[in-house]
Amino acid sequence: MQFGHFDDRAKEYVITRPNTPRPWSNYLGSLDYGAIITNNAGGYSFYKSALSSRFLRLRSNSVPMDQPGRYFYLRDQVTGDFWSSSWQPVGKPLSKYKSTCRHGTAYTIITSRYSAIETESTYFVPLGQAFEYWRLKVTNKSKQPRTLALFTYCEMASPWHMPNDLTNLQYSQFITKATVDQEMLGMAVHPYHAFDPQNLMGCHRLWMTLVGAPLIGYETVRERFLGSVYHTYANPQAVIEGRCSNFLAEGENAIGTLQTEITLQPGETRELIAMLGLGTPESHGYAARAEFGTPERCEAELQKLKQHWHSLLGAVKVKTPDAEFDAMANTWGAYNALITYTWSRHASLIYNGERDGLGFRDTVQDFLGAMPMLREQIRERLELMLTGQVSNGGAMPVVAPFSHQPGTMPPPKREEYRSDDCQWFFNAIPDYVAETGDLDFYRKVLPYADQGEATVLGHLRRALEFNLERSGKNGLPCGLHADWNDCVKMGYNGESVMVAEQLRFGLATYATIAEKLHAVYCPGDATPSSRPPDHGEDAAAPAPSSYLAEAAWARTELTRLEAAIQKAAWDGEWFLWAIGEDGYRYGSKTESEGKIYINTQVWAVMSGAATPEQGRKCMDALKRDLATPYGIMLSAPPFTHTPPTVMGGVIYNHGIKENAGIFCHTQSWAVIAEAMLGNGDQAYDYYRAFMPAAYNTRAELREIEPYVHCQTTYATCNRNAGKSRVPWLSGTASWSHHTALQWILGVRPELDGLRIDPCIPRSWPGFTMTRVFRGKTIRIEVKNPNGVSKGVGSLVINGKKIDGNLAPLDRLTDGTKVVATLG
Ligand code: IFM
Repeated sequence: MQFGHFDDRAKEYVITRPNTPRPWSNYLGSLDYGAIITNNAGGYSFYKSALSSRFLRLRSNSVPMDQPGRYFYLRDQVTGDFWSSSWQPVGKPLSKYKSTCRHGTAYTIITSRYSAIETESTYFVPLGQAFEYWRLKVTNKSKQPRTLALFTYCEMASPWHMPNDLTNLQYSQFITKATVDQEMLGMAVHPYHAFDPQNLMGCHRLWMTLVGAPLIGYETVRERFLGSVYHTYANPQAVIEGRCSNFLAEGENAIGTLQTEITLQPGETRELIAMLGLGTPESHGYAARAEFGTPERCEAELQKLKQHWHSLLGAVKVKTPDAEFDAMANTWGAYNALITYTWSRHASLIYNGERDGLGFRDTVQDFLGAMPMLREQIRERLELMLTGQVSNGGAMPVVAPFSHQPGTMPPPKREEYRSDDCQWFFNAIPDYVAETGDLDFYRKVLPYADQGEATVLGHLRRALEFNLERSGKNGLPCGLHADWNDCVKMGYNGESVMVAEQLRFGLATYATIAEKLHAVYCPGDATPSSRPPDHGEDAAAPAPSSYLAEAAWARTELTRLEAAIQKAAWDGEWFLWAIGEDGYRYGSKTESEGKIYINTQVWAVMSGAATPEQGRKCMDALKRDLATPYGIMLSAPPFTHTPPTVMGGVIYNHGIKENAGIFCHTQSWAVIAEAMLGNGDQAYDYYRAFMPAAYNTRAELREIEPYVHCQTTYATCNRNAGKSRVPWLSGTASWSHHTALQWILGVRPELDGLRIDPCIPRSWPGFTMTRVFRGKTIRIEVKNPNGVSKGVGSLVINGKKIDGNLAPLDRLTDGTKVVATLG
């Protein structure tokens, strides 16, 4: 069943049936002002933190699950019939009510037609501003004049702290106070507390205004608007009666209802604008209304917003034979990666603001997806995360951006360290350096979270040492509190095969970086220095000649680790996932639960830990035992009897999340592994199995937005098979976008140029990509005349043939045309 379609040109997803299987949502706003909206105008708003600076309320996991929101109610003043400009909350019969929703890049436009009245409501936050626009256009399509009462509705949090607002009612119901004048409503929470207009986070002040028609009434208390505690958003008494009571809140649940009345001649359109913003009317509201409160300015701001996002997304444009793949690569995958990067795991309909810190491992992985669009802009967050590393090489589990003070943070307790956290730097940092060319970044000195400082290279070295120093009886890194899989509990000193593979990757990457630093900063000096490595007290005075020694150190450790992995973790057909403190081998063919695990197969290939034979063998086993039409299960068979002290995933039903679910985050790793092995058909099949757009025509199966990635999908061993859950904020978004561009299409930034190394389905005749790289627009064409998957046979740059598959930096100027022919 199809509920909508991709409008690629407008970069919009158009929902044509409002009764989607679940609310399908979008994000408004910026890095500061966050807002979520669904196809039925449900959602909430917050400033910087959905937890501690939440000002529009949503009751999570309620029914319907996206209410309240930002509503316009309409009432025919002659007949008394009423409806809303989004299908919900009034929910008129769909035989009489038509609606579309266009989710665009940080804006949403909902249209309706009911009773010969058309509406178009547009929601967005103008760039750099601390208010939201709700623009309503109303058109009379009937043959008679129509008089309509119009009401806005939103529910304000009191206080601006999500859990307190929803649970601490003995306090929250008594702290709101409204003011009003001819044009503006003011709402204060803690009305007698001082207000600092310079600091809007948690400022507890809102203003709301309506332009385009006179304010004839208002309501500021929810129960007065609804009429009684037994009414709902579907039948508010004020709308039924066509009249507000003009009551100013002094306590109770605060709302923003502004009422007006318009008379429309046949064919006439009226445009109204509601504005809701942070601060008081005096501090921000009147000025914003004066400057932004006209239809022309509103439209100009919308265009500015679109241009901003389209130019960000315009960093990469692809054209392949698969239109659904293109819709993801050009718009929705990129947008999803940026949204995930921005809001981490704290603001969606599922993550309802229960935390506002940056989970270490997730955030470091999120850099990958956002890299092609944000490039240098990523650096500030990257530095923040590096300062979340502790001087012992481990990491704070969560970096709280609002209170993080590098050099002064108490380090985590021993049992709180995750074993994988800092290993993700070996993906993110080289990708940043390759994208920007900023090799000097490795020499930047940054503090640790608790004490001391080091160059970025020094931070990387500590990351490696952290795991090397915490190795178990078999010479593999200990799992500590957890590895990537939060549920794997092999005992603090039990060993994680995945982290061993990550560590192998990290050591190899470190050696390459050190060699590069040597080549660039001390060319001609071939003598490894005996000086201490580039960290700790020596950080401020890096010793360039030690780079070769660093590389040699890493390669020695790598050789030792590789032997340990081979000895302890290869099970004959695939790699184990863990070895317990007691020596128990998890993920062996002798097991009846959790016998085979995706992560240690794919990372064996990605890290180079697997021999070519092992790589093929374990990926074949993975396909046989874990692949389903909806994606690859995390492990199988599901856990039933394994104690939760070993595998926390046993708390979940079979076939979801960490208990043999399809964990979408990991899918890209299988795609990369197959691409590295040269199997383009398989890589692409795996990619499409979890690609949202591939489900557009059967969206009832997946249920969530066909333009958004999700965290997890029910596997075939569960009766909900195919249903996806936890949309938007997931490592899936970051890795899948990175994988599409760098591993399927295979265009990989490197320090010295662009590597062109596609691994595509054999049936593709080729593809094109336009990509901004180091400020230049590069046009790439890949031809596949012989129907192969991989292997560039010839590379031609601006008409000149060159050897290999690296388009070197000195050949790349703005507009350069690169033609790669496979086979
Ligand atoms: O890797 C974790 C992630 O950090 C949080 N969500 C679950 C994933 C797998 O356990």
